[in-house]
Amino acid sequence: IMCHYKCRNSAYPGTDGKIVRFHVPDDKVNWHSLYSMYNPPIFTSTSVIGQLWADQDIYALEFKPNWNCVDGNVNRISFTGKYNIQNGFPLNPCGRTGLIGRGVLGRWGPNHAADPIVTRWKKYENKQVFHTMSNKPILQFVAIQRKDSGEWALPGGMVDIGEVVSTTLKREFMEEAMDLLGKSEEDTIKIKKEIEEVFTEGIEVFRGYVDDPRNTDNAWMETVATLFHDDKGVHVGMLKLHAGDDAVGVKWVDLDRKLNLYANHLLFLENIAKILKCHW
Ligand code: RP5
Ligand code: MG
Ligand code: MG
Repeated sequence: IMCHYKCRNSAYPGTDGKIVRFHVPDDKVNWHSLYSMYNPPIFTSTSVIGQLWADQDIYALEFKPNWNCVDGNVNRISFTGKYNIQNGFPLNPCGRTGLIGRGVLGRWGPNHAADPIVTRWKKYENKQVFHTMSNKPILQFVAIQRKDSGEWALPGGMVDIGEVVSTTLKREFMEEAMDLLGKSEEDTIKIKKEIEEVFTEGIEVFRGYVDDPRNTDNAWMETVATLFHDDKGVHVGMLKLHAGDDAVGVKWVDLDRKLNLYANHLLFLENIAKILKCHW
């Protein structure tokens, strides 16, 4: 299992620098390496407390989670395998993060998301564009700019209660990259039709732990990233990109290993570069 970096040695996102993670050097990430000084702050954002989409406090008497199981309609299974429980708290499978609690995440343990990756070939005068260094065709994917961090990212989102991943992939793309929630009823019908054309035959390119800056010792992001490649570009050519919901920008981005993206989203794209043999 990979190590994590983006959820260590930083201030917790959205706290104006008030919640600072306890320092965790590389050799102290693993729970098995002794770190007797380890004394991280506890933080659960008020934005998750009392929310229907979120868990209750771990000490609440009514809260009786079945860890590592599908617990009623909440999936508490981790893609990384069975996670440990310590004093009633699930432990991050990638190790220490320097923060106890849930932060801004709704679930204790895994928080499941889905990331759609919509791609096309870069073209000039209707011909594929090849990179001058690698001599490989350049792939473009749809990226959104996140409102919370300002970073560019895949237009992913949380899997809602009872929702299947294939639905989350389409819904989040429509909300964040096409502003579905801001559209008229008429446009909504049109957008949904167009999306059905693009979101066929998805190829799963990643399934697992996300190195997300919101992760804590007891709550973390996991995702399924799925590729929807439009080889001829006819279907995605129709899409009208418009940032919406928790996105403030949207654009087609040329794939390249030097891109700076949110969390470990670049890792998912690296897998795509191998599959489509494009410039990387
Ligand atoms: C990331 O958080 C996942 O890979 C996904 O892109 C995203 C889901 O969270 P929200 O966009 O709903 O905040 O780690
Ligand atoms: Mg969303
Ligand atoms: Mg999102």
